[in-house]
Amino acid sequence: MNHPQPRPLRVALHPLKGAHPCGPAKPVPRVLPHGRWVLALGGAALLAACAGTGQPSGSPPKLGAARPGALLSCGDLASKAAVPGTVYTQISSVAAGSVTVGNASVPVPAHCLVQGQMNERTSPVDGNRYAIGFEMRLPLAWNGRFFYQANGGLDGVVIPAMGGIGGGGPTTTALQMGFAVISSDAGHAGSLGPRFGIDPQARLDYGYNAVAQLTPMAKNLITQAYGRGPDRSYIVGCSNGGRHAMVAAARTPDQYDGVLAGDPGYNLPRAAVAQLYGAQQYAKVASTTTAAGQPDLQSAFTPAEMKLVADRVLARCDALDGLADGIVSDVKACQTRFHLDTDVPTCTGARDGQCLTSQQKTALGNVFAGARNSAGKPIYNSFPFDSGVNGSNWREWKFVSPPTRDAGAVQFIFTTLPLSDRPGGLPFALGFDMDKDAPLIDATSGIYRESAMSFMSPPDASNLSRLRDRGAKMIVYHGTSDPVFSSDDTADWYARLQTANGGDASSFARYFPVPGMNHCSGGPATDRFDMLTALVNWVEQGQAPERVIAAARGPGALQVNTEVPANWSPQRTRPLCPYPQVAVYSGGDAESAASFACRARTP
Ligand SMILES: [Ca+2]
Repeated sequence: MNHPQPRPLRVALHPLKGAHPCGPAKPVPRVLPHGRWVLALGGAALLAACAGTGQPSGSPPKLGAARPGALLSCGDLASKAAVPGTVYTQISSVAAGSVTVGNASVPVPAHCLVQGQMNERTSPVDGNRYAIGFEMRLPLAWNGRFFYQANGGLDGVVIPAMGGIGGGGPTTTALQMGFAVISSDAGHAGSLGPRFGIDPQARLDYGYNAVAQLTPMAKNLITQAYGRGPDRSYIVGCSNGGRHAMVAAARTPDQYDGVLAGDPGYNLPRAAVAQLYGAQQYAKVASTTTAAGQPDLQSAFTPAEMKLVADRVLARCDALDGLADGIVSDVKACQTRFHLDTDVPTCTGARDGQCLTSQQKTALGNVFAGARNSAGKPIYNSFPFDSGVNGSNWREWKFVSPPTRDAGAVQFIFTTLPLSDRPGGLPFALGFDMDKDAPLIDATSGIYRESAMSFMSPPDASNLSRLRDRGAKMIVYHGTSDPVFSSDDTADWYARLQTANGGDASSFARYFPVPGMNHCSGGPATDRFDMLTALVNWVEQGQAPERVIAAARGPGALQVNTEVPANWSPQRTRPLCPYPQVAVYSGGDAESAASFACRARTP
């Protein structure tokens, strides 16, 4: 966590020491860009990259491969990399070994650690001190690449810049792979909770401006540390981090060669309101109350009841892909096969875990159909029925998060004006008016000059022509049992992107649904995969990912996923397929990815 000290609010764009070889980096408009690095290519690669500008969509240029380098400076970076508005609070050499992150010991190569903050200021609105806190880890043995670690949740903490590559229990990090990695708190201290949203600038920093501000600073540090800027640059994150990545792809495509967005909450304010809508639905069928006399949302649907739903989904949909293996590969087709009303028994007596009451079916059906106002106007997308709806992560997001996370985020960050004077938590969630309050996520007023949907979402999510035309690539993945950000929303985005690109965007952007996976990992799924390497190979070698192999994390795995079904091989592998293709069984060992092919959807 960062503890800012007073400093001037205004921040000028930093002069870029390593400007884009094809021309000046495009400073960002008034409020501040998102962005990332600078390219420093040589020879043919330079020509190829520069030729990208203005190319027709059918022939994006191929970007050259990054070249390794060695760290030249560390202890003297404070002076060498000095830029206005940035304070380096610690610069030190870290020996190869391990760093403790949370409860985990993460191996690291020898590297230079740079910690600091940008744009320290005192808010004229709430009187709190703010800054964009960051740390950067620069490996001695550098692979020539920059990695922006976009963090999740409400940010607010400078999570160690290890460079997580996504999925569950990855066995490597970007730092270990030789990337220079930056991480930040996105402009506010976690101690404020969601109340940083009272400050208009902190809203913008969280939405898009921290990434924009940190990018040129990070590029400059890399240039000073290695004697040249990064050859290739990547932005990677899941959840809110996936949102950061999608926003950056749309706002500052010139800065990114590769974008990896997992379970992206690219309509985050809408999803947060949908969480409150869900709470209202669950409250109607909660069977018990809490000590405070409020509905216990957990009691709306017991684990046994959600397992019943998952089992009935499997009964209807598992074999659509050619094999009843506990994985619904064709989630889209499943939505026309599975019917909550008729496929799940309706209770004729008391709830016993083997049925749902008609009221429960109405509530659950409403949540899966997507949040709506009283006139039936959609507020957020639908969710697909899938095999992972009884996951622990699913329950956490659906029943615990609305009062503990989403209520505060909507109350202080996403509504304009913020609804600061209302009681928070569950009373806020249950009292939120889907007709009168929900539109406040699109509102502006006074000092709040941008709406939440404006500062949190990509300005035009399906317009990625600039990214495409310069040869950059984008991979998006999404767990189809994600309980908070719907994979239906991501599938709809990809469909719009396809339409915007003549019906096929696969030359530069591919979407990989992860069947059964909950929010970013977990659930009955093969959720361990390395899409970063797939992305690098696509960007730098021109090898488009036709499939990505994913593995289960059963007993014996480095980080065990306890929700891997007992009748699966602990090491089961599956291909993840580029949407709209699905993994279809083609014969052979049912536990091996080699027995599956990515094919057009089943009829
Ligand atoms: Ca199956």
